[in-house]
Amino acid sequence: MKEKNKYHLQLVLALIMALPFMTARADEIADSAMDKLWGERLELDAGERGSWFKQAKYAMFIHWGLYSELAGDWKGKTYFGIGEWIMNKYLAGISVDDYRALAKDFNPVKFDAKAWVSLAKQSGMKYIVITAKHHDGFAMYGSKASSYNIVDASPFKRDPLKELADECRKQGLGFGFYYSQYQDWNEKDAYGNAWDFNPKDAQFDKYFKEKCEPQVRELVTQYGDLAVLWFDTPGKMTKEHSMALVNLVREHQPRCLINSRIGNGVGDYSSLGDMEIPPENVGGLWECVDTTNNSWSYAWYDQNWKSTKQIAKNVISVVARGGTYMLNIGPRSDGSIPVNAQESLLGAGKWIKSHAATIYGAQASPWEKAFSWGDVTVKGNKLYLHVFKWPSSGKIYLPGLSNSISEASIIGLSSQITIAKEGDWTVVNIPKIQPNDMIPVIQLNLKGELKVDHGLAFDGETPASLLSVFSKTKNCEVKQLRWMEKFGEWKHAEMVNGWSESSEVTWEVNLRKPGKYALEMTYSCDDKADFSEFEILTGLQAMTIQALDTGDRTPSKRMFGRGLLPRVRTLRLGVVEFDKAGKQKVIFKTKKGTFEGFNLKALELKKYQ
Ligand code: JFZ
Repeated sequence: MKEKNKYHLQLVLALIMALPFMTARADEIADSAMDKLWGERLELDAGERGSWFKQAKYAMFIHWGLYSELAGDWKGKTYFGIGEWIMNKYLAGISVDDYRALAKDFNPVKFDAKAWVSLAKQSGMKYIVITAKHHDGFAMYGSKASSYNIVDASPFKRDPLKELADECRKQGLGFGFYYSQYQDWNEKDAYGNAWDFNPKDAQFDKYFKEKCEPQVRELVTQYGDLAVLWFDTPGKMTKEHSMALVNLVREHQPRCLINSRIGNGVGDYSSLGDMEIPPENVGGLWECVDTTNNSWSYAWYDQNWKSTKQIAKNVISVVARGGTYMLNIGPRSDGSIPVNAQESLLGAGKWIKSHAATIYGAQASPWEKAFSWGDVTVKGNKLYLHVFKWPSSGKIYLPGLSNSISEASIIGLSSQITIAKEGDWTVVNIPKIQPNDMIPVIQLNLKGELKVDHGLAFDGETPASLLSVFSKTKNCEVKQLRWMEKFGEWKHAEMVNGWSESSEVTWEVNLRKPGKYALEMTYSCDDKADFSEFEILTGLQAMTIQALDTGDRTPSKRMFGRGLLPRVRTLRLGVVEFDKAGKQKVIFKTKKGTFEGFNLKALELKKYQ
């Protein structure tokens, strides 16, 4: 072959190979619109209809479908990421025909509705939400609207969701469905599958009328009373479409709650970004969804199981911020539930049941954020201090509590607790050794109406996190950075950025006692901002620091065109000294360099010895 022709052939080959990426563009733009819809945090309230939700506080989420059969593998290769997305072009990119064939082998012979519901109940969960149809489009119930469903297309032939709904009713648990209303990768007219279909030919209204609406109608008419209809990834659905589904649910299930991912702000309660426990109290009706490991659906390699204590802590932390925790399990395609998930759920359930008063129907912490030793919930005139890290000093210091305390005890134990006042600090004297409870709870009965100054405080003993969200910013701002670890495994951090020459971040901290303390900085930084200089003013010190590159970069293949991949690190900055107690300022200022590409998450004050 002549040199010139060879060159041309290479060029043509390169173009052909680049084609899928070029056509992916429009799709990616749509994806970023979807990211935006996921990210919005609405304050929703369903009024009286939501009262049960405020009591329940803890629920089971279940991702189960054809993807469970693949368990993260396709054709001998493991795809890291959320298992229910394996069909997607970002993971294995399985064709509709290949994927549909999975139904022929889906046979959950070990499925046992009674065992599943008992697990949720014994774990202290109050309702169950399960995938009726995920993005893959396969209905896990007997649907007349589409034959692509478990009863008609699998050898199982039973409707497991009917069995679950009946069993929940029997055992006194609420029941609800997850339904992917916008994405359906099996349908050319729905959104999401651009690897088999041409999005330009899609007639969304056709899919909506012929599959989505009829299926939601089936779900709200054939399974008895539903607690929740859980929609997902609304993307660019119009308000009309969202409202059509809302009206359909309301017509048949007037008491059923709808989550915010119905889109267009028309839900009853807010579903926060996955796996996210917000740093400060959130108003309205909301939930945090999370999973027992990393993937939602079963993935053979994903052994990142949360411990019993981690699960109990998460339940407490979400309740302490004012929300509900919905924790997911991913059963295998044979209907069995991984033992690791079962054990930690049951362990957490045992703790929750013996401390039920501090969780169910409890309210958010009046301090509006966590302490480093634990977190607080409230009921009436009772404060519940959940101690995650038992302080070896034998003291818990509560800042800014105006009330006096009529009674103090450790729940379930007879240990002696005494209370002292130290200026605006309340000192709770506890045993030096942690009592025999995974997470001990100290109950304080208050006199009079609860009154707390919830400003930042540092007791000098347990670390204080000066998070960016608790600062006042001048010529810079707090923004949420989001990124994925494995595909679909979202992480986020609230960071100060948007710097200029005259930016200033200020925290006001109530310091219990003067002294020397260690100062640390949690941040991320790219190569361009490497060695930029900042000034920190605290107590008697004015120190200049250089930002050290943490390896932030953009773009990366892993982010699929979604931008920055931050690498958050904590750096020990030095020791600072305060000569007096009371309200102190900590100020962080830009000084010299290229600040863009530097993101500040928090400063931390710690005991120094
Ligand atoms: C969605 C689904 O795509 C996923 O498969 C799973 O069902 C999960 C519970 O919900 O994924 C999302 C939705 C929203 C966000 C992240 C992932 N979000 O707001 O960050």
